[in-house]
Amino acid sequence: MLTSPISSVLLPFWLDVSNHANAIRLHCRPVYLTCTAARSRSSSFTWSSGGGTFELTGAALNKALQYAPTNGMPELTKWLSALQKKMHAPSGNESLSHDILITPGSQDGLCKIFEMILNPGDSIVLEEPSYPGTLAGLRPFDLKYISVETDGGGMRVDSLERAMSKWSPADALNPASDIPKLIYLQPSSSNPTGVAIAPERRLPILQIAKKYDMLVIEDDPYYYLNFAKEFPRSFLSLDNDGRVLRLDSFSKVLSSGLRLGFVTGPKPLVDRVALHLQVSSMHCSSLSQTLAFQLLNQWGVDGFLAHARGVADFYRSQCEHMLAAANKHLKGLADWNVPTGGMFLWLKARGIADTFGLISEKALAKQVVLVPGNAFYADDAAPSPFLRASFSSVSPAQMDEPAPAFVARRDSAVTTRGGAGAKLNAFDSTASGRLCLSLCCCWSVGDSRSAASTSPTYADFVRLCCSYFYAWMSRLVVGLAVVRSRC
Ligand code: 09M
Repeated sequence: MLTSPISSVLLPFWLDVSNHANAIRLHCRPVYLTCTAARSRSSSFTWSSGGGTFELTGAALNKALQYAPTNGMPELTKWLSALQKKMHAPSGNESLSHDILITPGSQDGLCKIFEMILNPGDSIVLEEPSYPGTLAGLRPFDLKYISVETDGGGMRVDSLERAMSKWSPADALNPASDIPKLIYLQPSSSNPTGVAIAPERRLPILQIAKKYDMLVIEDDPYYYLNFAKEFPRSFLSLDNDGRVLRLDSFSKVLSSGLRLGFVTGPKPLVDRVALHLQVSSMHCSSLSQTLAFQLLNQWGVDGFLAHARGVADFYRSQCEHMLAAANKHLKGLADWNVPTGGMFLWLKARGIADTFGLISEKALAKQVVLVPGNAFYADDAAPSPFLRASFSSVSPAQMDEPAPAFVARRDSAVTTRGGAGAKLNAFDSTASGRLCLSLCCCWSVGDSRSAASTSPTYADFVRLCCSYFYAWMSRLVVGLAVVRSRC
C-alpha cells in the first residue's frame, strides 16, 4: 500500500492516480458490460452526463474508498427516498413511512428477505412461471409452493383466491398453521412472461394478502422498462398497512456490474434486512454507490426518468422487431404474450412437450441460445413447452435472418426428451445457423439433465455461455447454506 499524494487515504499500489490530475477519471461513454443471460444492451448503459466524463476527487474520492453505513451512503439513500416518494408515495395512510436499504443487487435483497421471513417447510405463494433466481434462493428452504396461475394480465386473482381458500384468516394467528407468510410477485413485465400485473388486479391481490396477513414481496427490476409512458400504481404505493417490501434495481437502467439494488418498505422490516447485511457484506460497495450518486445527482430525478424512458424506448423498439419476426416465422408454430415492457418474449411451442432437448441440442447446434421453460417453475424436472427469448442483445437484422432459429420446416419431427413427436423442427431448417433471438444462457445447467448430457455441443454450450452464471449461482447457494448453518 502507498500513501496517496492526493489525499490522506491509503490507496492500493495498483491504483495509479498520478497521471490523472489528482483524480480518478471516470469515462462514462460508453460503459461496456458483458454478461450472458438477461444482460442489458450495452448502449443502454451509456451514461451521458455533461461532457460524458465526471471526476471523483478529494472528499468524495475518500468516501468512495472507505466503509459506509449499512443502509447506504446517506446522500444516495436521500436521493433514492426522493425518487421513491415521487414514484411510490403510500396513499391512504400518511403515517406510514418507508425506509430504504441499498443491497448488492436486488438478488441479494431477495435472498436476505427470504432468510428473514422463512423457516424450512414453510408455505409461500408464488406466481408461476417465476424468476429462476428467486426459485434458487428459495430452494434450500424446502418450501411448500402455493402456485398461482398467470395470464396476459399477470397474476390471476381468482387463482389466488382459490389457492388461499384452504386456509381461514384465523390461521394467520396460529403459529402451528402452515398458512403462507408471503406472496412473491413481479408487478411489471415479469421475467419470464414479459407481461405486467393488470392495474385493476393489484388492489384485490393486496386485499387478499391483508385478509390472510401475508407480506407481499414486490420484485420490480423491470419497472423502468415499461413500454407505456404511464407507470401503473406499485403495490408499495397501494399499501396502507405496512405489508409490502419492494425491490428495485439499477441493473437494467444503469449497470448490472455496479451491483446496486434497493429495498423499500416499513422501517421495522427494512431494519431486520439491514441487520443481516451488516453481518454479511456490511454494506454495498462505496465506489459503486458513489458512481451512482454522482450520476444521479447530476441528472436529478427528472433527468434519471428521462434516461430510463430512453432505455425503455430502446427495448420497446427491440420488442417490436422481435414480435414482427415471430409473426413472420412462428405463426401457427408457437404462441406468445405481447410484452408490456422488459426484455423477454415468452413463447409456448405448439406440439412440443418439452423445449429442453430442443434448445440444448438442436438450437445450440445452430448457435441459438434460449432458456427452456422448465427453469421458471418450482418443479424444474417437469417438462415444459415454453421458452424464454431475450430481445436485449440481438439486432433486428439478426432477428429476421433467413436462417434464423425459428424458421420451421413443418414436415419434420423432433423427438423430445419425453419421446413426444414434435411438429416444430425449429432449428433444422436451413444452412447457416446464426446467433439469433437471444444470448440468454440456460438457467438449468445445474440440474440432473445437464449432468446426464454428454453431448459435446452441450458441453461447449455450458462452457462458453454458462460458466459465469454457474459460478454465480453456486456462490449464491453455498453462501446461503453457510448463512443458514450459522443461524
Ligand atoms: N438472468 C433479476 N435477472 C436473469 C437475471 C441474471 C446473470 C439476472 C428479477 O438487481 P439484480 O441484478 O440482482 O437483479 C436480480 C433479479 C431480480 N429479480 C425478476 C430478475 O429478472 C435479474 C444474471 C445471469 C443470468 C441472469 O437470466 O434473468
